[in-house]
Amino acid sequence: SARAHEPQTVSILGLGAMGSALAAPLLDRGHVVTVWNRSPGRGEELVERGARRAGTVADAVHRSGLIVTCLLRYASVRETLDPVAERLRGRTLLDLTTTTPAEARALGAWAEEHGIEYLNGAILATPPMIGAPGAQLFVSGSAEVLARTRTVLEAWAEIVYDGADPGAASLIDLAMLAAMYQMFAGLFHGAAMAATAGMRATDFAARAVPFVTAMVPHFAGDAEIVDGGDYSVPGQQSLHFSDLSDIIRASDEAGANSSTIRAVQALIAEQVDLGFGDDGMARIYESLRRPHA
Ligand code: FVH
Repeated sequence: SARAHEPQTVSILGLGAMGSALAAPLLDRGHVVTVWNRSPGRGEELVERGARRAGTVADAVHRSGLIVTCLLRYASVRETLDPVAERLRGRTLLDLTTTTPAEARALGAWAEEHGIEYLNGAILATPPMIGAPGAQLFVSGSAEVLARTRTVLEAWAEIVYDGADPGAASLIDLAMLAAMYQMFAGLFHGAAMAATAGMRATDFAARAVPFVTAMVPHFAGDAEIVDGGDYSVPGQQSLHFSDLSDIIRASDEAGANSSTIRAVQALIAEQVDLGFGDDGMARIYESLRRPHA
């Protein structure tokens, strides 16, 4: 709507690296920005650029229709917002703090109890990426509230809406981070193995990055197998032939820590033991989609 393109009043609570990065593009777009930080001394440059400084959380809430929290973790969000719950009534809260999905839902229930419109967001970007191409913001909660705030949020990143469940954005964000961290752990393990033959990590990276880059797109095909629910697709390397014991022995012989690759081997072994050794690698999804035995 035309109204959505009008300057909006936005208060940012938390001027850490990310909160400060979020304020700048809003000022550039002419929004009326109020900033608050628990400790003094942060955000001077934002005030110089036109942000208004609130002395208290209550003052920050009072000044804007949209309140953005970008704090350390869930406990700090509740510590900051609980005392001003009634002042938030009728306003919109967007929490960009990294929280678990259950915490995001708990904040949603708290917001509903106090008549606060609520969105949860997960930022997939570093502070310097905010406002630049490549930054993504996963958002979940009310689609209608998102429609009203979208032009503000678009100043930061490309918006990806993950549905009405307030925990969804956080869940998908953390799932993607889980994938990324495990991939990096694998690369570091490989570097540690190669180092025992005198290879520098940078030389290992020069060899491993193109290989892993070429392999990663195959995940999309495995994902189709997972969604189809039939793991016996012909043409795949079967789990019988995906025995990782050579890699484990090589790592052990080299004196490197083989715990990451042993974890993968255990997933394969579990499915082989269950009688699914003829299926392909995608089958380990069945071991991962339920709690660890
Ligand atoms: N920085 C990044 O790259 C990542 C990208 C992905 C998403 N995260 C999440 O964003 C949240 C904030 O991260 P940050 O980088 O701004 O963090 P810091 O620079 O450490 O600033 C933390 C701010 O939180 C304030 N704070 C901490 N505890 C409390 C509390 N109990 N009550 C009120 N405020 C609190 C802190 O204030 P102060 O220490 O200066 O007084 C900072 O303003 C985070 O969830 C990331 O996971 C960023």
